[in-house]
Amino acid sequence: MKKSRPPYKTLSYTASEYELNSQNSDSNSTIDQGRRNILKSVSLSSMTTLLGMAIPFGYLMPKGLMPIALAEQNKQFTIPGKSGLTILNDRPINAETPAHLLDDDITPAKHLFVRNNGIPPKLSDIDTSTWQLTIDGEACERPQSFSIAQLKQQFKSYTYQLVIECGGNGRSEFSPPAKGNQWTVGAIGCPRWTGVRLADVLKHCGVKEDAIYIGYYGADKHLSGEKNKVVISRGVPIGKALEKETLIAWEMNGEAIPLQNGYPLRLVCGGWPASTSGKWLNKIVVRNTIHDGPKMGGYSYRVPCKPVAPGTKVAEQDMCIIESMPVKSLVTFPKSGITHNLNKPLDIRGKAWAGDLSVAKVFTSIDFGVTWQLAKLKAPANRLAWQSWQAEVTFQQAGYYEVWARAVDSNGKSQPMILPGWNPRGYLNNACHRIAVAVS
Ligand SMILES: Nc1nc2c(c(=O)[nH]1)N[C@H]1C(S)=C(S)[C@@H](COP(=O)(O)O)O[C@H]1N2
Ligand SMILES: [Mo]
Repeated sequence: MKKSRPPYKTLSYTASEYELNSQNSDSNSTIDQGRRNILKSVSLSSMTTLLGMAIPFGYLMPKGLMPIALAEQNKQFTIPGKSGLTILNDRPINAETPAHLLDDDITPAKHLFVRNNGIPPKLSDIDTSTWQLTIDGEACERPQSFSIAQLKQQFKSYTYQLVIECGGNGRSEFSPPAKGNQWTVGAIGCPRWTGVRLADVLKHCGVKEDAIYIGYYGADKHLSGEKNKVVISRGVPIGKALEKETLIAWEMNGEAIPLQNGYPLRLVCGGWPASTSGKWLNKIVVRNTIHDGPKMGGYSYRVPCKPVAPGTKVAEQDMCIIESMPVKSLVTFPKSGITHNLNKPLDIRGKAWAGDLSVAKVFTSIDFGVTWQLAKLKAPANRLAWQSWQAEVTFQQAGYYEVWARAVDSNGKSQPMILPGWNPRGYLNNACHRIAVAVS
């Protein structure tokens, strides 16, 4: 079964429990920061002080354990508008969706993962009537700014269902391990996005002959607190930017985009690492060079240009930018760990997607990949949307089974059964998803 490295905490845990139990050294919380810092370096006498009473067996208390009475005083750590997500980090907020909560054809807002590199703007600081999107850059002919109302007025709106998946989804399986959020399988979702085409806006502003890339900027703040330090500014080649599905979106599933997912405006580049889909969008630059904003270079969202052995130190100049995401699938029903009756067939459901391509076939296996059965696969709602699939399996005898799913893209490339190409930061793990089923 899948191993998860740091102990994942769910929303029902308090922030302080999360911190104290976490092995993720770079996680520290905005919530109860003061208390948590005290508790990290706590002595028995200061715990006694905090509790306001003696701890008779205090000398027996394991080091680093927080008295539960203190934990209970903390408010629960929840992300407004989200439900059932697994918190990986609470500063910045990073939370993934358990596979069985991705069963909807269109991912509901409450189940869409959150991947923040910095601190989002506060809801109370966002005024949609004054929000500006600036288009400029050396390869833009007529730099200018638009209000959201102007975008809506001047350009036609489109709605597409688009996959966003973090490039680091699946990172937890890397060995040697890769630093960063230890995503298992749930840094993925496929909501319906409404907005204007980036192509229409860029053409209106004039794209110079020498334009090769675009880059985005957003209104989030750097963790360091430094005022003008950009958190992340990534982009895509001009060809991807001008695709008809690449949107400047203000709506998700017919409602305002949730704050954590980029309210009031975000870029959506479906099928590419979601790090190219800039949230809290306030500027797009048209570049005559490969965009060089923070997290475009070095080891961020880049993989070795040529395959390397696990653990290899790769020189920066041998790293290449990730473009389209690889083919992948999930079993979204049933939930892993169920017990199933031997006498009945089991219905299996899931999703499959393939970056810029479509999914041609999905197979399931109940014998650890020795034999595979073709699943029923639906067409996507539109290009760059995921595809639903279903299968029925019958078990011959009682016992422990795993259901594996494997998708094949429209170019004939399959998901690998186990971790593909190790890379320093743990990107692009598209290994088959497995669920456990006990048959009795
Ligand atoms: N402004 C801004 N945009 C951003 C990010 C960010 O931290 N700041 N994170 C990126 C990354 S790495 C991912 S995976 C997606 C996550 O989108 P979501 O939080 O809506 O799921 O947003 C991308 N856009
Ligand atoms: Mo990401």
